[in-house]
Amino acid sequence: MPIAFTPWPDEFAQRYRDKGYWNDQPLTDILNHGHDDHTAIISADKRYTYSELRYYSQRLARQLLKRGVRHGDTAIIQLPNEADFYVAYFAALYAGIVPVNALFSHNRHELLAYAQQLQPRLLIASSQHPLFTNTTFIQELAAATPDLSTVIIDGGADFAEDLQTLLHEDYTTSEPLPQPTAADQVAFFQLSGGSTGTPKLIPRTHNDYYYSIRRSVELCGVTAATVYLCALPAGHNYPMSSPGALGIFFAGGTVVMAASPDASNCFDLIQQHQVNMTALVPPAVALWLLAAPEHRDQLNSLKLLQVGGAKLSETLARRIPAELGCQLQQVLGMAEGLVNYTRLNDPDELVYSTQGCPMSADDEVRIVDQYGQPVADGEIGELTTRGPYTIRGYYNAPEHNARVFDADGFYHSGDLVRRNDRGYLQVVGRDKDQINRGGEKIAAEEVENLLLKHTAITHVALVAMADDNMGEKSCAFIVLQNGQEVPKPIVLRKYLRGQGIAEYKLPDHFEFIDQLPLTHVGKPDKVRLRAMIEAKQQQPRRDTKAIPEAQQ
Ligand code: J2J
Repeated sequence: MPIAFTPWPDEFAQRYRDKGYWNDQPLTDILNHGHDDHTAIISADKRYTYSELRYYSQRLARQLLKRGVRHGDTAIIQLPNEADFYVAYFAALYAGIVPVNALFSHNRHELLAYAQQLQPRLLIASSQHPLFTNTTFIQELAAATPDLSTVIIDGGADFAEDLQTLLHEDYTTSEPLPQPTAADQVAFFQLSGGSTGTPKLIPRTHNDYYYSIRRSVELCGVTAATVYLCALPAGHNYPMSSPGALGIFFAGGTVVMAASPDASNCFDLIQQHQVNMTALVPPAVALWLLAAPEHRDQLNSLKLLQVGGAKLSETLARRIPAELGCQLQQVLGMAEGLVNYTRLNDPDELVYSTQGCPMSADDEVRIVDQYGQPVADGEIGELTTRGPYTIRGYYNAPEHNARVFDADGFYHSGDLVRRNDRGYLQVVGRDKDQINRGGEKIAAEEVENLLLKHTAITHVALVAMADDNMGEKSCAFIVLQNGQEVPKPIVLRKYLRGQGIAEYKLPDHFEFIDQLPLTHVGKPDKVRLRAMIEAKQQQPRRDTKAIPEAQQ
């Protein structure tokens, strides 16, 4: 049985095919464009040509089927930024297994949430992750997912097979070369930044994702000569598809894996491999600008720097060409679909001050007021969109879908934007219950629900607070049970860590108040709470404690 998802209405599907956007090829076709002996991926200890990438992916696909994982089954893949991330991803696609790529920063809480929704038969993870150094989590996962039958740990574990053994052991198999899922069906799941208690899964079909990749390659000028540094988490939609590693593979270029966007390591890799293109989030740009003056010669090969995931200030944008010596491209994208780019031949003013315009002529963007009515160009409204690579619904989430997809199938992004007379968008704010911590998205409700489990806490509201480095950080306003002593931040963070959430979701700051201000419908008034923390941030600091709270 194919994975259920909300399809595009027939007339749209027909139009997207007629226009050549959907070409009914599986994503594995990305690896079929020649370039066999050209290097596809370089990571710390490995290098694969295109032939090798195909060989190892297909080999792993057969190994998975041999172990009883079946076409149409789901999987969780969680690997760090290394070459075998793509081997595992393509192996799943070749075998018709539908994976979700969890971020490496994800922890017990996130993986369980994905597992509960997908009921995967397969897990491919890494011994470098603390969850997989012993069997505790695997047992918990197995209890929540009775279908889980195959666990593969890269780097080995005494409770699972080692990915490297599957890739390199002597092997004979009569398994035929497997088939991907049908091109108009779900190929894999992307992760939503989320605004609700449970992280939502985004079903992406081969057809829609492949189109977004091909179009991105065209717009970003990617060729076989492109050497792309993948410094953001490899499974994220941006470094995967905008044009990301998959775009580079499609064009026959080379992807260099960096463990993180850390400036000194990335600068070394850029120099060593003559990297000419990369993608960053704004806080990483700020760190690169800081490090650049002393290392400018290491960046000589870099031609194009994409920046997206969170708002890039115009001040920072203007510094990029001068101080890093490369061209800037702004990217406003979302794992749900729509991606906007500034174009490579755009005038500087557009590149510095906007987040680009939609990549497809058939991306429909409506900017609407709170009643769903279109606003005039130049006015602020919510960005809503539908198109050939924007989903029509999250996986298995009918109630949420009814809220965020309107009757015309437009996805309501929760981004507040303004469109100029050239059709370029500028992000000015957000109307969704999410914090964008330097590109990492935090669904407020998810963290609030965990804090509410704490016996000393009666009410909680998580809001964004401005931060010079990250753009935004998170602040938890907390109302304690009567008579409870105010807990130290370190105690609350420890408590949350105990709940197994990803580190970036831990509140950066805590405020304790007697009661939460409420809106007229009785919900916590987050606009007021944000104003309260902003006012407090603007007060001159009286205490001179040197330790930032988040490190306590
Ligand atoms: C302001 N906010 C931005 C930008 C994303 C390419 C690039 C990024 C993503 C991504 C992606 C922004 N300025 N330039 O998937 O393919 C915020 C918006 C948006 C949300 C989506 C891609 N670029 N954002 O960031 O699914 O709020 O995708 O709705 O993680 O990030 O987040 P995500």
